[in-house]
Amino acid sequence: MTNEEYYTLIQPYADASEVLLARLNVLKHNLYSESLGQPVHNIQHRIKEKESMEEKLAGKGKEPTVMNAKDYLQDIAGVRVICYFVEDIYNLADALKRQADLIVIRECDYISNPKANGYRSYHIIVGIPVYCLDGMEYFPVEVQFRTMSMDFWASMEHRILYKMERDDREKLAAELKEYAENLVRIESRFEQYSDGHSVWKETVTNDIP
Ligand code: 0O2
Repeated sequence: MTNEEYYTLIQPYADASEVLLARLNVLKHNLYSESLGQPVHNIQHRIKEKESMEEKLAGKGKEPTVMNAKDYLQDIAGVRVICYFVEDIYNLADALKRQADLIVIRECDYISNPKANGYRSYHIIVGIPVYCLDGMEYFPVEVQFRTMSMDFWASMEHRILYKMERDDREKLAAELKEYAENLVRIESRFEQYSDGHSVWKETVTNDIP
């Protein structure tokens, strides 16, 4: 894949990502007014680098062509939504799935069913309609919904262990699994206090002249 081919390839994926980000922001505002709490801590997005696409295609035994990238990679555009609580994740994901012009290509709930290593996250690959001069085409965007603690664990695990060759892999993996379990416990304690969050917010709001 030449650089020129890469940039032509990613443009509609970047456009799809922008459309999705706008919709997520609208939902974020809607859910805020309904629940009296902010559901989203932050949203990140990225377009897969050319080298990373080529590596992933090689891993799947495919030539690094534009056609193969379109056919075999569904995470060329990626959006990560970091929420406060697990409930916020399901509310947002459900609201997104109710949007009639989007298609759900694949869904994977690693929160209800965490991976054996402790990884938790809610993944949906959505097909976003992108309208251009020639008509409409769906482009996939991979959305990863996580709480802050899921993101903390996954980001660290990605950095120090995921897809890495290490002599101490087994020991480290066991340690990380234990941390993941601890984070689930901590998260559920925070969830028990979430009503208190609204009370705090009301108090602060009342103090503003
Ligand atoms: P990277 O480096 O983040 O891009 P796919 O091959 O993606 O079409 P797969 O592997 O079944 O299909 O998808 P899955 O399991 O839903 O994983 C998609 C992405 O979720 C991964 O992308 C990671 O970003 C993240 N992920 C999945 N499992 C783990 C995990 O155990 N640890 C961490 N830290 N992240 C995970 P990539 O392309 O594998 O990696």
